[in-house]
Amino acid sequence: MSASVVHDPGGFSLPPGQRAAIRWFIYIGFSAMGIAVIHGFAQALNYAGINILTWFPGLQSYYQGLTVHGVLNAIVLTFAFTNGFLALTTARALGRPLLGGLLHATLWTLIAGVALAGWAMFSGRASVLYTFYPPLQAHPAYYLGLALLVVSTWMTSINLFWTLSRWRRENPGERIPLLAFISVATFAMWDLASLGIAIEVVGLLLPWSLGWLGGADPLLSRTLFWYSGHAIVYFWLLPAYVSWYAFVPRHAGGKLFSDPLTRVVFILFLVLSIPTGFHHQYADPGIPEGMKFAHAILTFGVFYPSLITAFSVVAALELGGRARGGTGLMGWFFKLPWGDPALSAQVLAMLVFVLGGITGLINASFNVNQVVHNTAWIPGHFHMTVGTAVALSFMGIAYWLVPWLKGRELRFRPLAVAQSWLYFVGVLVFARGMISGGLEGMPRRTYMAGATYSKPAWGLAGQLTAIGGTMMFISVAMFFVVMAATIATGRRREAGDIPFTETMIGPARTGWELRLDRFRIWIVVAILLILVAYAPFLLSYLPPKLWSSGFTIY
Ligand code: HAS
Repeated sequence: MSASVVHDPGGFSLPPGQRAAIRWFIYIGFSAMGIAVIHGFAQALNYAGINILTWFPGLQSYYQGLTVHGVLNAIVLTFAFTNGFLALTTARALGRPLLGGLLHATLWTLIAGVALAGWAMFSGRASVLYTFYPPLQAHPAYYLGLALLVVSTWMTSINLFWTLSRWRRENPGERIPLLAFISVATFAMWDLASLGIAIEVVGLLLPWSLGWLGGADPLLSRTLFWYSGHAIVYFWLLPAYVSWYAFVPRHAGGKLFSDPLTRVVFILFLVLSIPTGFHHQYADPGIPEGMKFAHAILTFGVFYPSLITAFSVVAALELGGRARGGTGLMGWFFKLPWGDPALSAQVLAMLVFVLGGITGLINASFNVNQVVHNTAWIPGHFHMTVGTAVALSFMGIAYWLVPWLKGRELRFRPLAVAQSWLYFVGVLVFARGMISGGLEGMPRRTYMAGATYSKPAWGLAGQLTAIGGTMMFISVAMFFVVMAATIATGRRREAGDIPFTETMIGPARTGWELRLDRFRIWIVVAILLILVAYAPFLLSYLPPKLWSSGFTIY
C-alpha cells in the first residue's frame, strides 16, 4: 500500500497510486470499446448489404472482425471497467484503501490478457467469436489471454473480500455499508459463475489447442461455457445496477427506497444467476428436456430481481423529480436534471433495458425460443441489454468518474447529453431492424453483404439496422470527444468526495436482516442450486468425449 494518502474534503481518501490504477482500468476498457465499435459499425452496415470490411487493413474475414467486436466489448470493456469501478465503490463505501500491490498486479494481469488475446485475434489466429465453441479452434494465446482476463477479476475479488474482512475486524457488529455489500455480492456471484469457463478454457480448450488433448468435446464445452455465460450477463449488468441503486438516485436528487430490499436483490442474483445456462442450449441435442425446462423456470426466477430493480429505481427517480417541483402522474419525469449527462445516459439506458428485458423473457420461453434462436433477433436483444443498459450506463458513469479520477472538470456537457440521446434513438432503430429481421428468419452472425440468398422482408430490417448502428457509432465517437477533451483540457479541480445515495428505509440493527450480510449462507445456497441444476446432466454425461478434431475455417 502506498504511504501517501489523498485526503479529500469529503473525508474519503485513496492513495494516488490506487487512483491511477483505477483510472487505467477505465481507460483500457473504453479504449477496447473504441476499437470494437469501429467493427460494429461495419457489421451494422453489412446487414444493409454495404460492405466496408475491405477498408480494414489486414482484416481476413467477417468473423475476425466480429470476434474483435464481441471480445473487446463484452469481455475487455466489461471486465476492465468492473475491476476499476467496483474496486473504487468498495473502497469508498468502507472508507479504506484497497491492497495497492494487488490492484497493480491485477491491472498488469488484465493488460497481459488483452495483449495475448488481442494478438491472436488481430493476427487472424482466433476468429472463433466470443463464444469460441469447439471444434472451431483458436491459437493457444487466445485461450491464455481470456484465462488471464478472468484471473484479473478473481484478483479484484480477493482485494474486495480482503478489504471487507479488514473493515469487519475494525467494525465488529456493524452492518456492511450497502454500497460495499452490492459491490462485493457482484464479485461473489461471478467467482462462482466463472468456474465453468475456467474449467472449459484451462482444462479442455487450452491443452487441446496445444495438442496435448486428442480432441474437443463440443457439448461439454458449450455446457461449461453457458454455465458461466448466462451469469456473465449479470456480471456485466450488476456494475450498472450498483450505479442505478447507489448513484443515480443522488444524481436525480432523490433517495433509494429500501436498503434491505436492495440487499435481497443482489442476493437473488447471487443465488439465481448461474442455474439458468441451459436456456442458451434449448436447441442443443444431448441435454434432457426436463433439465432445459428446469432452467427455463429458474430463468423466470432471475427475472424477478430486475423487476424489483425497476420498481426501486423508478421510485428513486420519482422522489427526485418531485423534490425538484414535479407534480401529477408524470410531471416529475420532466423535472429530472436532464442536463446532467451522467443522469440522462443512465435513465435512457434504463428505458431501453425495459425492452431488453421483455425480449429476454421471449428468448427464455422454452418453445418461443425456437422462433428466435440464432436469428438477428438475438443481437437485437443483447444490444438493448449489454449494448445499452450496460454500455450506455458505463458511459454515463464515466461522465462523473473520469473527471473525478483525473481531477478535471467535464468538458462539452451539452455534447455529452446529446450523445446519450443519439445513442438512445440509435439503438432503438438498430434493435427494431434486428428484431423484425430476426422474426422473418434473418440469421445472426452472417455475412449478409455477401450472402447469395435473401428475403424481401429483410430489406427494411437491414436498412434500419445500418441506420441505427451508424447513429450509435457517431454517438460513441461523441463520447470519445468529450472524454479526450476532459482528460486533456478540463479545468483542474479538487477531486472531492464521491457522494452516494441515502435510503428511505435504512439497514436494521437487529433481527433477521442481519443474516443478509452473511455471504457464506448465500454462497452455500447458490452452490446447492447449481448442483440441482447441473449435477444430473454432468453425472450422466461425464467423462468428457474428446472426439472432435479442431478446425479453422476463417
Ligand atoms: Fe439475455 C441471449 C434471456 C437479460 C445478454 N442475452 C443473450 C445474449 C446476450 C444476452 C449477449 O432465455 C446472446 C448470447 C449469445 O451470443 O448467444 N436475458 C434473458 C433474460 C433476461 C436477460 C430472461 N441478457 C440479459 C442481460 C444481458 C443479456 C441483462 C446483458 C447484460 N438472453 C436470454 C436468453 C437468451 C439470451 C434465453 C438465449 C437466446 C438464444 O436462443 O440464443 C432477464 O434478466 C431480463 C430482465 C430484465 C428486465 C428489465 C427490468 C428493467 C429495469 C429498468 C427499469 C427502469 C426504468 C426507467 C423503467 C425485467 C430494471 C424508467 C425511468 C423513468 C424516468 C420512467
